[in-house]
Amino acid sequence: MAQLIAIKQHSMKHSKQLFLLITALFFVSCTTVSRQTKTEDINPSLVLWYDKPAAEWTEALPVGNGKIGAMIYGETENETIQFNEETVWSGQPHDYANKGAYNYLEEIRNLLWKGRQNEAHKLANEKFMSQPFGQLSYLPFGNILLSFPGHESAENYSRKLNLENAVSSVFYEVDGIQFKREIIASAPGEILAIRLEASKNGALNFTAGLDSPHSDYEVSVEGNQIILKGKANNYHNKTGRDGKPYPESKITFEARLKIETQGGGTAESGNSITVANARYATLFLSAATNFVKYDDISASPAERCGQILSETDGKSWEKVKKEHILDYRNLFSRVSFDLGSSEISLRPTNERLTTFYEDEDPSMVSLLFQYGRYLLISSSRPGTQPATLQGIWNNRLDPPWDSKYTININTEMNYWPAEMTNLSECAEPLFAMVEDLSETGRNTAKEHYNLNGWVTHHNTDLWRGAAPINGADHGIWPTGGAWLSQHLWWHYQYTGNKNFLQNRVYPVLKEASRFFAGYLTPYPKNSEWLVSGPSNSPELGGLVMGPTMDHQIIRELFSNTIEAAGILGIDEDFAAELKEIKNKIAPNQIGKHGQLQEWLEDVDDPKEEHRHVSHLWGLHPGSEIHPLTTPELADACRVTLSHRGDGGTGWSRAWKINFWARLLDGDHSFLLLKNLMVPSISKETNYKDRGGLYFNLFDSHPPFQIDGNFGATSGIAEMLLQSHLRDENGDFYQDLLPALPSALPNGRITGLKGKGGFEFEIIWKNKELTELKVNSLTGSKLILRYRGKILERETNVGDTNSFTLDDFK
Ligand code: FUC
Repeated sequence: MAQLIAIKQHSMKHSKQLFLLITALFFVSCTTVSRQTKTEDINPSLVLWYDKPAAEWTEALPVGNGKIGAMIYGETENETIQFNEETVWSGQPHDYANKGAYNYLEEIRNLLWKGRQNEAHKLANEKFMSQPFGQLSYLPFGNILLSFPGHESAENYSRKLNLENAVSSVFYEVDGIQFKREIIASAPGEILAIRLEASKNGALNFTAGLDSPHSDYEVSVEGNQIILKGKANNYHNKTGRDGKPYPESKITFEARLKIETQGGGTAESGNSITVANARYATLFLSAATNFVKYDDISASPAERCGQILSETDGKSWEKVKKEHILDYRNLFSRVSFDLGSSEISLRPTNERLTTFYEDEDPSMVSLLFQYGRYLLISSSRPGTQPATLQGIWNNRLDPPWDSKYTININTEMNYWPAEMTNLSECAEPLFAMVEDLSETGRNTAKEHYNLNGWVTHHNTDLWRGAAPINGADHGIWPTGGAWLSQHLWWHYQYTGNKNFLQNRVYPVLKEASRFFAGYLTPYPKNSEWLVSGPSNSPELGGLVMGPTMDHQIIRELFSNTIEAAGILGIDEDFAAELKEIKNKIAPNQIGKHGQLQEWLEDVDDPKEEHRHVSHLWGLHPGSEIHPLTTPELADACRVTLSHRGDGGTGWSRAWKINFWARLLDGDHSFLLLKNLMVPSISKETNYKDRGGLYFNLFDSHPPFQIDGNFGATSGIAEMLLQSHLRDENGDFYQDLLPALPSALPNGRITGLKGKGGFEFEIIWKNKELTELKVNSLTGSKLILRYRGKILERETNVGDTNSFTLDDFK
């Protein structure tokens, strides 16, 4: 405890905080002993645990295999396991493009140049928006219902989620008999599996059933299987804002729950199965729909579901669990992270979160970091859909923002940690979605702009909508695809995979660039400049010409396309054309308050605290602004961030962690992390900009949005390693501990990845780098930078280079 107080004292700024800390410590010292027996096996960086069942959905614990997601409440008497399958959406294959919209493009531009924004909005809303005005939504599938008669009086209760093996569990006692539940979502098995155990023969008695929130479904029992068949509800609003109906839902689905017991017997009771006097039971759930691809829904859910479930025939729980753990650990265990812990770290997760602002327990930081990796592995695997606004976990038929893909920040943020935290494979669904959009976005480019190439606006859905939705004052933002396609390029930079560059990255980049080469338009006030528009600076200020963010994104898109063409030795003329256009794109400008200008005109309001800080894209995730390369622009970013403040929605706080890390200010970055790691006081329907975390550590916009989890993981990684700057030969600097916060003076991380193809083990003590190991994955030149000192090494594939602090003196 003395050590803990010493660690924390430096951060005590106010006596109120001190009082809260003392209260927390007193509480801890009273409760630690009684909990020690239960918590001795808990690694506080890798386990979420609670001493009560979840009181609401955002306290339930998530599992997922990329396809199926489930939320476990851990109730003793009436347990609900709410589950999703990633292709249950409203709607059907649909092209949202508005035929002939391009006829109004020039008129909208002219109105904007004349300062007649309201008229531009009106015309664009009438003539330029998607058909219908909105997109469709991701929906829940159903619930596994388990009732255990007599278990309402359970004692010695705990429930856990172990990130080390992706097993969620529940333990309790009833009349001296111990009961244990384990739940996994297995990617190799494509199933959800539940194991129920009693410590005494014959003591396990329960009834299992299935239901669904959709209106059109039926449940039946066949032998030891419960079968749920249904059809997705129509979109929750009948018509879009334009009064036109949404496409009818045509997704059909089926789930099967198979129950196997050891000891005891099973009996059909209505639409459920009752198990009596058993010792163990294993439940396997398969779930599938008719979805094949954004333009094809011809699969048979029954066939798929039966096929997946039949793979479990004759397989023991132990075998299924072992396969799952092996598969999961292959991804998860690539990165280990230790920031130290103390007695307070052993408290239940909700209590740790409640006092984090005061105690700054470093192991909560490593837990949140690893939780982000866990959530990505659980919601996004090769061959699955990308993580939506809620990953893969949604219990509502009218989810916030349809639980779809918002591309003006949120979807990209979901994938920021993928490469750096050694989960490259988990970004594959994003790459596949970008490829789909490069197909559907062609027609949008044609109908809305009369241009070749492809374009995507600020949202998409399962049907790969690419046209501008909702309203002109935020929906017309054409750089969604330009941003997304850079994720494929970044994958190339991390892996050096030339086949991937040639076959998957370049076609997408080239056609996105082709669109913008035709799209940019001269700036009437300065004919040297080309600008974007009509567009928005998400989601502030309405429809405009020339928002800064667009220019930053398009510049980097062109640079990447030019470089890719050079590496592949193709399209020389096209690359030369892009280079010429790129040099004319309106540059970043510093305004009268010293801020980075969000628009062409110097009209930023220093009191504006809007959640989006779009015009800092060039600082993060872009790389054209940095304190070492463009110090004045970096200063201007600092001014902008000071105007916007240190609050905002969950994801906004997460973005600011990354911004401050890129500005090499670890303590400010950590302040934003702390501001993100406060208990969310808001219920699901409160959309105010308050941020925070729910007790299951899901990030809160509010309501729940997963981007903040992924953005926090990425921000923590950015504190420890950055590799986006390059020397004159194009080799990447590996900046070590570039923004280490003083609150994290000691630590060890293994497996972080840097661009150029390197894998790092970094150890630091008393805020100083002490040991470093670097594996070379591609044989690139290694350039390390620490506190201004640069070390260069030629490497071969497979080399491990070791360094100590002395090497940097
Ligand atoms: C953007 C944001 C909102 C929210 C939504 C899903 O529209 O501005 O804050 O995150 O996406």
